[in-house]
Amino acid sequence: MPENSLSLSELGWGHFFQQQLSLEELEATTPVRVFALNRHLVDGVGENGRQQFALPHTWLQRSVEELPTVGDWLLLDGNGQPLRLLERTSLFKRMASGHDARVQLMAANVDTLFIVTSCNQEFSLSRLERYLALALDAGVEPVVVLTKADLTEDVNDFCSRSRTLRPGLAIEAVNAKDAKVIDILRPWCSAGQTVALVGSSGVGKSTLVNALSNTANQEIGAVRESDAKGRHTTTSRTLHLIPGGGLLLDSPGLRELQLSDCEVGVSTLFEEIEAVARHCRFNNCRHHGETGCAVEAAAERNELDPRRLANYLKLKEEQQSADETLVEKRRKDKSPGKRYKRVQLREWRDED
Ligand SMILES: Nc1nc2c(ncn2[C@@H]2O[C@H](COP(=O)(O)OP(=O)(O)OP(=O)(O)O)[C@@H](O)[C@H]2O)c(=O)[nH]1
Ligand SMILES: [Mg+2]
Ligand SMILES: [Zn+2]
Repeated sequence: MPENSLSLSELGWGHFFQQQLSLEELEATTPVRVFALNRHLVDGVGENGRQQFALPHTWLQRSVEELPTVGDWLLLDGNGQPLRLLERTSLFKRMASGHDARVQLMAANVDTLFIVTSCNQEFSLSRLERYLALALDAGVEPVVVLTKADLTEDVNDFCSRSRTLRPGLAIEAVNAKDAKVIDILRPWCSAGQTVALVGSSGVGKSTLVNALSNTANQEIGAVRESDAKGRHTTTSRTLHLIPGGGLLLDSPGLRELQLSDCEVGVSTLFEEIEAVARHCRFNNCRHHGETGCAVEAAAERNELDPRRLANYLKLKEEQQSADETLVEKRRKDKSPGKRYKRVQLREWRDED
């Protein structure tokens, strides 16, 4: 297996993780990166190659965010047992569907998010803003990848519209079917860099995954459309090696990521609106008919882009309702039903 000969830095290890280790831990532990999870079984890769181990039973009592997800770094003791989860550089999470709002971790320590969209009617600035908010919230560098550039004469138009979304935003127009696409995306896929993709159906995510991976490489052979078929086939790994360096984190859940609980991302992305909102009379202003609303006043003076403002308000509203569901859930957790919930959570994890 090619992963047997990987160094820690090729696996994404760096100063950020190293400095979290005590001298004793430096001597006595080995770091492994989580390539896949199946129930409480972890498939990790470290300097000594691939290892499978179970999470300690006591960890099942932990909150969701204290448990490992794909991309995480774990310290193993001399017996190959997990000792500690290391702090993350970035984290994607989402609210699990269903009435019982739960946070689910999707991926950790991703460096770059390829936001995939096409140069056709699928292209939508408001949808891109959603994904950008997600990336910014997770602490991941976003790159807009405009596919199907070969099918339009208006590539520059799509690029310049994308550029209005955020100063300095990286944008690459590509033909995902062309072998050269790897060269264009290479700057984000160098050794030790972890990339992930999101985007709507049909934009070319699988095509890009195939281009970035190498079908001749057995490791990569696990990237198949059939992986999307169900959570019960999680034995295939979701972190893959990109030939020539880099790691591709490709899980169906991540591809379908929805905006949830990413208030910081929304605020960061729409900073020009937030700056105006600081002058609203009420600090909980919803910018909808309140007296002294600076945002509405600025909109009337045409100082804010109406599309962007409408999308900002929509995303804020979604955040609000996600928050309310969470607050409601926490309230319920404090009630006598709490023990029951814990059991439910564990059962769910076992089914996963
Ligand atoms: N001409 C051209 N066709 C492309 C390009 N990117 C993707 N396609 C085609 O678009 C179709 C959809 O591509 P996929 O890679 O399956 O899209 P996807 O994002 O994985 O879609 P889902 O799996 O449904 O989410 C395929 O027929 C691809 O060959 C491109 O850059 N140029
Ligand atoms: Mg696909
Ligand atoms: Zn206001």
